[in-house]
Amino acid sequence: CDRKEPEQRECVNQDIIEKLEELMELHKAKLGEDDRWRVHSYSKCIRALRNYPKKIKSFNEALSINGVGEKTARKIMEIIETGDLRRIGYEKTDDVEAINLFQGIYGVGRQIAHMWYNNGCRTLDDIRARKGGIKLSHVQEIGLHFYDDINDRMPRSEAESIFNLIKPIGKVLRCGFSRAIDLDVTQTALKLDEHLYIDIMGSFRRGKATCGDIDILVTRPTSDGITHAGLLPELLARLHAAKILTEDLALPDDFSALELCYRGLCKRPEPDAKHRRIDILCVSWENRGAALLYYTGDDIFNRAMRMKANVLGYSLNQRGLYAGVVRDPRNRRVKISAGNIVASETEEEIFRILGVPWQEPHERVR
Ligand code: DCP
Ligand code: MG
Ligand code: MN
Repeated sequence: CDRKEPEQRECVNQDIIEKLEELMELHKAKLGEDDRWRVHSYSKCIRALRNYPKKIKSFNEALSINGVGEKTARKIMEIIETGDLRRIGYEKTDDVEAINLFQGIYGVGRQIAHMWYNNGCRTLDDIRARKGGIKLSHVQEIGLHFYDDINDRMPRSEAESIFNLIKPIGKVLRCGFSRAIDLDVTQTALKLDEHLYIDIMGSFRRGKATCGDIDILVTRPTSDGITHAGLLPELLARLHAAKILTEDLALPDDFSALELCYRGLCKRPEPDAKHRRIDILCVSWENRGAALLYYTGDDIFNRAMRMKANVLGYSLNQRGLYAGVVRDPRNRRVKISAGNIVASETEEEIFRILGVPWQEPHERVR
């Protein structure tokens, strides 16, 4: 979810960062190879500027910052001297606005947005009218129908209150008699599976005032021979019946697995409540720490942790921290050998092995 949080992190070079961000967003909407490259280089530069403690005064000072090249240093000087960046005007071509608008439809990426633009669409009404003979997938239709709701962030209190409805339903399912009782969301404390772990991650766990979606983690220790396998389809059915889940956006292929990812829309049961995005992740008990770390984010902090791991010869993903991973020298993304897992059960372990001082979730920004 790319939507910005309103509580931006302020810093001494905020005016420069904002202009460069605006320019980066314009390149993001474009399709060229050079645009992708520019987005990458601006994002690197913006991150460097966020970490730079002093107000930039000169070209040479800008250039001395790791991640800032000559061209960007010149742009920085233009912003300092004129308060503006002319390049933004040049890049603001008339397609960008429509492309960004279309990309706000869940399930629509840059390619499809461009295709629709090339078919003559400019507004959401054009999309609704299927102007130019364009076709929408079922998920995109949902995305269009709930456009405003999906592109809005919810107050954290709302995320919490929706989660407080979901948690007891998730827990009661494991009692073994879940089919026999007609579950009423207001009186679920009949018999709870105390071993089921269900919690919110993402921006909520980081303590943000608003959340783009609700990210829920589900897992269960296996010591008593019971796992959470098979729980998700039942949970989803219960949440639909309780009118908390309203639309499915992505269902797992194989529901019997222990690792599952569900994406959908949910809402408070009140009739005028907004529809909110929800992700439910089921993970194996052994991988819970790595999953919690990854899905708590934020994405920039995750990137820094992955880089730290790589520097030390490890590899970090949402399943765990691996040692002895062998990568294809021609394409570093391809793993020749998966290596062995050295930490995954707790976040603390992963921090410790990487030599990173513990950071509370609210401190995990880059
Ligand atoms: N994540 C990541 N890289 C991605 C997508 C996600 O590292 N490309 C991780 C970090 C995120 C977490 O997953 O913090 C949850 O993803 P969300 O998109 O739900 O992002 P947040 O919860 O952080 O923010 P929002 O309030 O917008 O949902
Ligand atoms: Mg989220
Ligand atoms: Mn999410």
